[in-house]
Amino acid sequence: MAIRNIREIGDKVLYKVSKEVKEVDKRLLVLINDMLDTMYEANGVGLAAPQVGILKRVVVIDVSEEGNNPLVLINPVILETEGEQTGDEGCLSVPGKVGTVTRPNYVKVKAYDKDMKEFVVEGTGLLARCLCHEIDHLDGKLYVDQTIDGLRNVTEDVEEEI
Ligand code: GNR
Ligand code: NI
Repeated sequence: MAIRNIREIGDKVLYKVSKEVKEVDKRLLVLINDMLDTMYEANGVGLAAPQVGILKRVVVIDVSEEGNNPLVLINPVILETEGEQTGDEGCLSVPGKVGTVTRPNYVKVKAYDKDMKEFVVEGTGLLARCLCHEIDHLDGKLYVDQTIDGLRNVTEDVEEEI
């Protein structure tokens, strides 16, 4: 259990292509657990390893309301996409900003789990958006370069719910 430092826009690590994972060892399991802790602590719905400075193709996602449905994806690959959605997107590496991005409305992704067992996940709406956003991180891409209208400030006046 550890919270890792989230790298922010301008940090060189965010623009590099991450390396494929060959095997899941203890260090990688620690990384995955730390990524989950870091994502939940930051109230994010996803986190990619390069955001914590590690150039490995590992992503965690949880788009559930309760924050109790963690999804871990190793070496994720988009197999299919369908449709379009245009909506606001944010990134933990770009604090205080949002921008509007067009993404597929459906994606089918192949990945490996912690046991390096292959699985397929399909998502629509926010999950589809998040899968695309996180896989972009693994390829050194930030949503800020894909907005239709640039970035806007968010005024963070939402108090944490008790
Ligand atoms: O927390 C996040 N919210 C979000 C909202 C819309 C589209 C994508 C995201 S991902 C983001 C967390 C993050 O930066 N992941 O890389
Ligand atoms: Ni992000």
